[in-house]
Amino acid sequence: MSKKILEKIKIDFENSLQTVGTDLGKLEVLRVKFLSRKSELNKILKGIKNLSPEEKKEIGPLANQTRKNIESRLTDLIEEIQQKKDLDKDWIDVTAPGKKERIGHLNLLSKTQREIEKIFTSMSFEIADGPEIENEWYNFDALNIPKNHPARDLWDTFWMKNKNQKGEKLLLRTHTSNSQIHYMENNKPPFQVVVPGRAYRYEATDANHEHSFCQFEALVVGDDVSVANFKSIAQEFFSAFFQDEIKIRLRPSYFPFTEPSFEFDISCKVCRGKGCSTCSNTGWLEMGGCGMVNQRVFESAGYEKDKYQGFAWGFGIERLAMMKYQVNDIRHFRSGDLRFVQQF
Ligand code: FA5
Repeated sequence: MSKKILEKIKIDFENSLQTVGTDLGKLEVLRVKFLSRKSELNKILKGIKNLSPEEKKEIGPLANQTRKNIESRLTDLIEEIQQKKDLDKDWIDVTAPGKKERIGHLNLLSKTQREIEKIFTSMSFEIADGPEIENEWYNFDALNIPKNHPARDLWDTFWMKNKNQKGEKLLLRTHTSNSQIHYMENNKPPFQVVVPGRAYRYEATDANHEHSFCQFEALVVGDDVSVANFKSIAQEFFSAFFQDEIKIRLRPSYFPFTEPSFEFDISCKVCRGKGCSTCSNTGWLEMGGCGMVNQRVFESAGYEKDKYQGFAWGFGIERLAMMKYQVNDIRHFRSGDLRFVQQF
């Protein structure tokens, strides 16, 4: 009798397995039905002790084997389903379109600086660097601007609280001209070099003035360098930079470190010299200062007096970028406003 019931349990279990699919809940129901204390199989197992010795011999192993079988079938199935679920979780659709990463780009100022460097490199200029924290010697004295000289008032200065190890006062350089001396201390003429970098001035900001801004200094020194050389290099640079024919104009000016000194203008790019609001109807835009290097500056750098000639200039990079990319307020550059940054 028990033997027949065991056969039936086996068949029932196999048939039930076909219906559960991959449903773990249904498998649990099966486990309760076939293996719990109240299951028919358990009743048979419990009744073995009351059977005759012959029946015990036959039914005992059969019932135990049936229980082990059901147990292992259920365990294997649950494991298989679980593994499949894990695989599904890690599945990657290699045909799905990728997510586009947002990448940054160069700020307009860096872009302009690189454009400037590229043009000068193509004209065989070296690109050099100079310190932004400076002592009075390099920023003023060596450039022929001694203490108490009224020309120092041309550059409103940010002074540092701490002095350097030699006890010298420190400042944030007010122009890139300090690099003229550093460069000449380490190099002998002939050379032509450009030094781009930041400069700082303790002054109120407006649409054309920032307290921190960028300049680039150019210095060309040799045995026979003239203002004519300067004019032709400047003309070539500005035409390449604006990709247009640009006229230049020099007006007499004063800088202690150049003699003679000039204010440097270029023809207005917007109206091509006819006169408009950008150039205040003059047809010209002021770009920076320039001049022939004062012999005193050569002496400060350790050169022999009257041995060399050279010219130097210092132009604002923001002003150039404003003109080329039609930016009407210098404060946009460091505003961090993405609506501005993303336009370029
Ligand atoms: C100078 O700084 C001189 N060192 C330039 C020079 C170098 C003359 C070599 C001769 C020989 P100036 O203060 O004019 O000169 O500044 C030069 C240019 O820097 C200006 O024409 C302008 O383009 C830019 N600049 C000056 N001050 C500011 C400012 N506050 N904000 C933005 N740009 C400025």
